[in-house]
Amino acid sequence: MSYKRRDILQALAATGALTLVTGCGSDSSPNFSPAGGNFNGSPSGGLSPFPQPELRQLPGGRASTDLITTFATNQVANRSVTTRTYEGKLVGPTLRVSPGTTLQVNLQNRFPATNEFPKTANPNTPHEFNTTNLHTHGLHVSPTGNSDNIFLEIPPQSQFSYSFAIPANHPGGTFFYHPHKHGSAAMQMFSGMAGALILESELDRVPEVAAARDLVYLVSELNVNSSGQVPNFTGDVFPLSNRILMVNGTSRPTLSVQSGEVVRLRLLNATVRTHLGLQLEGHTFGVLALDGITLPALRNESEVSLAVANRADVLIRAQAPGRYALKKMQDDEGGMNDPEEIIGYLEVLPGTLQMALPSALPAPSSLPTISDAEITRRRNLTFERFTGPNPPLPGVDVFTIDQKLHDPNRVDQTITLNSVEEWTITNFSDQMHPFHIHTNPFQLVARDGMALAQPEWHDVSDIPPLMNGMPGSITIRIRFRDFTGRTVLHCHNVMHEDLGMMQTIEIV
Ligand SMILES: [Cu+2]
Repeated sequence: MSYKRRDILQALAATGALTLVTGCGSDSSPNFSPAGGNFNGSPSGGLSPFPQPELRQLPGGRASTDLITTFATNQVANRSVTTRTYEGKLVGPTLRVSPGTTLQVNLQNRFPATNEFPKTANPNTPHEFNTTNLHTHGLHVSPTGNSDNIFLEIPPQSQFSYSFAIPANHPGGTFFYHPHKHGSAAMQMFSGMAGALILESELDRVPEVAAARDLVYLVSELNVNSSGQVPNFTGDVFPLSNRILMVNGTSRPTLSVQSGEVVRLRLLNATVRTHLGLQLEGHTFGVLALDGITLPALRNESEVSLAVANRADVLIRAQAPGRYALKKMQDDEGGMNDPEEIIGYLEVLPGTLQMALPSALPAPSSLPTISDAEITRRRNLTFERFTGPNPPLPGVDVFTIDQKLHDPNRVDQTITLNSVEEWTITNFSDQMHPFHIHTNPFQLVARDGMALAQPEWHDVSDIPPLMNGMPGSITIRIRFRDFTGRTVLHCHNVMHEDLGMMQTIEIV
């Protein structure tokens, strides 16, 4: 089967992909109508649909869904690949819920019982590739118990029921889920394991946004060898020649639109280690939201820059008829020499639509700008890389935070609940590290010591690299609210994370 035929089959499946899952509690009050938006991706005017992950529109109140991990063989980019997957697909299903929902996810780990790389005394040696867990990236939910607890390990041939109580005042937007088991996260994400997690939002009800087709645009990367399998990640470098960049589990899909049509793309960088500087020929992006948090005003950009795990909700207004490439731009930082690459196409057909862009956006009232006066404590963190024949992996670079590797038995930062902190995070290495912290979003206020004109809410931000002998840095502010317990901050280059570039934090 050629990938073109497969894309068509996927696209056809997408038109009927609305899956309703009933509530599991007696107090559930299912509401199957979307908050707004033409969210099933079906175009008008006879255009062919765009491949979308399976959509699970979940009811409010209490919602429940199964999520199965299994090996599967799929076709992508004219190749047959056999990889670890969610639900047998190259992209996980989209879970769509409202804030205020308690979301139960029954994770069924159906990977083979054998775990070829057993745990050793060193937790930062990649291991147990068939053991998994589930992280709700960017969600402000409890990091403990059976919630967003990344210390859990779900062994193969077992299952676990997660329960995420999403606060009613949680900002709505584009989040995602992915495995976060230390030691196997890179292996599993190099197989494309990730899915969108959409919280319905005030933004969806803005008339110009509601009128636009609402499309997930999840970019992930397969790293497959010539036999179509993901080589075991044991600390070696993954060559770029192994990479297949995918959009919604397909290679270079074409999005067909009419001239004058406005579409909403939920751009999501679910790669392991690839920075996505995205440009669309002949078009600009109207940025609505970053990392799931609506901006104060629409921002017009010629390039959207997504660190690993960043999201951007954008509107695109289709220009003159023609075929336009969406490109990941060249990335040279740290000697990466990661070339420009087309990841998809926009095909603009003649049309008479004159759809508008919104003039005002509903930024969430629960996230006012953090003022100087609110700061109760300041901290400094350092991200570094040491090269050479160092332990624990001879010949493999060592990636540290505060010159230490991850130790699951050590708490690196103890933070008081309701404190408001300002952190300066310095990067002494010559490559970017995408900084991520769980449970609470942060406000990025400065980059390389220079204040941003307007602070931005994020849950991931690249720390610029060392350049001309000057280390890079970001300055962020965080309100530690609502939830106590242990969780982590880490580099979201998932290879670095598995190799130990992670700290345990405890909110008390
Ligand atoms: Cu890193």
